[in-house]
Amino acid sequence: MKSFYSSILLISLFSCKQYEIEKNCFEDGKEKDTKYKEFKIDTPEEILKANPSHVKFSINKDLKTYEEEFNDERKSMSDYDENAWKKRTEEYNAKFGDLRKNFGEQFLYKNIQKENNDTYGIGENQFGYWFLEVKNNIPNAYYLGLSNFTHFNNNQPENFVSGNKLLTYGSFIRISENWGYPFGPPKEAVKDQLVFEIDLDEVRKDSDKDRFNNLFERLILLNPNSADTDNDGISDFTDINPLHKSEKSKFTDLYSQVVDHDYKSFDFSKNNYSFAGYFSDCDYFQKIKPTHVKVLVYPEKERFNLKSDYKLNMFSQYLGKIKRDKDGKKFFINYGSGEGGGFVEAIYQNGKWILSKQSTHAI
Ligand SMILES: [Ca+2]
Ligand SMILES: [Ca+2]
Repeated sequence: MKSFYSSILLISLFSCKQYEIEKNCFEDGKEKDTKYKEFKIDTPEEILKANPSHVKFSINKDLKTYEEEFNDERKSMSDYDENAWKKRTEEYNAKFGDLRKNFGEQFLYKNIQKENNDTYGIGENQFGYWFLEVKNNIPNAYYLGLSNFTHFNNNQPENFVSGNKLLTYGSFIRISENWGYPFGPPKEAVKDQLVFEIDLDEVRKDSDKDRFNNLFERLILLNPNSADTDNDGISDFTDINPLHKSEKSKFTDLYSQVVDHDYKSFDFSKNNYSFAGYFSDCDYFQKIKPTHVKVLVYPEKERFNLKSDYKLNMFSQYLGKIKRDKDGKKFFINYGSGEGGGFVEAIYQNGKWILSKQSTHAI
């Protein structure tokens, strides 16, 4: 009798799960258009209020404003000449050689300081700014906890690390109200000419010792107290999909291949500090294991919970649910990005997916 009831329970649990997968993974024709949602633009007050307590700032009127920095950059772009550009690249490569050797091209380097055998640096990537440290030949990058609504100036203090303090020059910025595609969001200063003083003890905190600091884990919703958030035996630091335990199945493979298709000419899989972000409630999608890029797949509800400065450079692609044609031979997934959209057509043959991508509109 007992086993009879437990089988009923198992069957109903199973069908409940099947229902969830059907609802979240496959289109039923009643889909609303969720293509590419813009998000609320933060007010200057919200941006200043979000500044974390380990970052102090003061004004120095000798520093450049964000607008001056922006105009300098635009001028150097419009005066483009091949030799000047070559010289600029050579100077950059020589100056930041030690950091490039240790972190590759994962960051855009803004500052470097050498002390005895150690090297310190500041790097920028899709999440904002990082403190870089090479000690005993071991490179570590620590997210500074300053959002994408911060700009660091081109001119930085020469000795920017002293004891547990880091000094940097910059501005708080925001997306200005007249944001429209196809161009990236225009930005404007919220507070200019700032000297930031950052507490490195707080920045270096890595409670689970997995080499992602607490500030970064909290930002991307990993567990700062577990070195293996999804409990799949692979450390957060090297896990290609650290939020979900990967699983092999027909439709999981489909989503993995669609993601890889966009990164097919790159190999970002070893870039520990960069990710492609997606929103999906589909079990198959969440469990993907792409080979070219690391991914963070969030449930749909996070679309509205995650901070907008985080979302800014994180979700460049939208992938929809799976649509089946009438005889069940062909499958389609809609995609969208800042550049346009279309669909991926997929055919399953001899245990493999064959994909072709069709663009239907460009922005
Ligand atoms: Ca950690
Ligand atoms: Ca893991």
